[in-house]
Amino acid sequence: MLATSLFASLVLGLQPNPAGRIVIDGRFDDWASVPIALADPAGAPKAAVDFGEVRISHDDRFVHLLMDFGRTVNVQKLDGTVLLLLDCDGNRETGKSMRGLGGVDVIIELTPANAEFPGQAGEGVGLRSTTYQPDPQDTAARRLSPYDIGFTFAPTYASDRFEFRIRRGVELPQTAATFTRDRFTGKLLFRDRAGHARDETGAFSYELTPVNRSAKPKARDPLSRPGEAGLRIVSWNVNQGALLANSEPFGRVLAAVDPDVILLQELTDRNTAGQVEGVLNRWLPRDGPQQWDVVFGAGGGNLRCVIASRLELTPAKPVELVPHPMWREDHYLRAVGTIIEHAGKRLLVISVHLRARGRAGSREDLIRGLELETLRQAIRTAMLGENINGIIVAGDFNLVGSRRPLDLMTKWLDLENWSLEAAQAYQLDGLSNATWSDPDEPFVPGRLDYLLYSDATLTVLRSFVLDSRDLNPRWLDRHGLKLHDTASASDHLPLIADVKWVDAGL
Ligand SMILES: [Ca+2]
Ligand SMILES: [Ca+2]
Repeated sequence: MLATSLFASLVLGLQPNPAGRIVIDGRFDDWASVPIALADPAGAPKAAVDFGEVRISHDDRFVHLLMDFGRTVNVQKLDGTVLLLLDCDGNRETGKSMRGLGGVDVIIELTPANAEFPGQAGEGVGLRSTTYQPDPQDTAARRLSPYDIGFTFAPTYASDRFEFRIRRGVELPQTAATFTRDRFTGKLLFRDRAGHARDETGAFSYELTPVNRSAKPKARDPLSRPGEAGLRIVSWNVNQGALLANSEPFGRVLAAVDPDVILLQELTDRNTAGQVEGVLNRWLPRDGPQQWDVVFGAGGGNLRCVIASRLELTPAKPVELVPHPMWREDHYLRAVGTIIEHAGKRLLVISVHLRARGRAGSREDLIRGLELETLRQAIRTAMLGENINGIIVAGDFNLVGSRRPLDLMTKWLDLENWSLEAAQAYQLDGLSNATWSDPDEPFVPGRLDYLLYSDATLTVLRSFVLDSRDLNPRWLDRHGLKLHDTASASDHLPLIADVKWVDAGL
């Protein structure tokens, strides 16, 4: 609907979502019992976004929104900008009146207009205050970032619906605090690249319950391994070789997690297997023959994948050096595979790092799909030639375009009796499955990393994404970790899975 004067306000119930917590993971079953805050009729048939339903929920820490964009799009690469106007204290006396909505305090911009090249594509998420506007010439002035309000959303791949969350009680300079009063109002606006309004919802109003911070300390060790015998596997993009250049936070995290198998991405062509072995043997020492064995990816240009294990490694030729589908013979996929012998069985393990950036249908998105098609063929060849009992494929999938690259591996692996399933790994607070975050980038936190496993022969006992900031001081101390270790190590968080063989397996 493109309404200019209509103030259609709906007031919702006082209770937080009674069915339970909203989890920012790209699955929407948690919204089933949340009432519709606003239903915008289809009214922008030619626009790149046509708003539909908006649902709102909240808990003590966050306000959540589920928004229907009416098209399958990538939030941070829209053909235009979605603006979420928020009177976040429900007070018309603070903030400014905008498009018929009084008291707007903050504006969240999904794909902000390209300031450098007006009219060209923008990217990422922006945050503005209507009452604090720093002088662009003043380099010392504080700039606002969506990270300031804990903004995140899912899924990162293209979808027609997205769930968003915004932190409550955030005090930005000269701006009303976010969601600390008993209600807030908002509305959505879509502008095309030329800056013309193409769709606009009416206003919605939402009642909030007070913030009540009485979190109980967790008694159970959040990093504990399940009692059953199995393998602990970690996949981690180590940010352009930072593992070697800044090994202390990595070492502390890996020692705390204590894995059996480590899949790394983003070592560089200047690094070696010996260097990685050195770091692992220093931080995760073990007496006797169980020193770390490292397979360093021979292909992938300047960025390399690595597999390290305390268990015996056996070469798997077809996945050691996989030619890239797009380039000449001297270019290979950023991937490396090996076979790990465990409990008398042979596990094919592949560490992979797909092409970055783009959006659904872009060149980068196409390349990601081609890369996985090529990898799928290599896996197939390995499966036909070797006696394999299980498969793990993990790494940085960079799923910021379509979901197709993931579907290629999970739905269309095309191996008889085999399928791959994605481990549903969440951060320790259980509220997000984002694996990447970097406040210096225009993009907000999202899920880029995946661990896929052959569900006919392997079971995931437990999986999680570790952000050391989720641990309380007791557990940080117990594990020898510092609060910011994961964030200071890499822009990616480590993804951890405890897997075991299904006894009745192949
Ligand atoms: Ca969800
Ligand atoms: Ca206000």
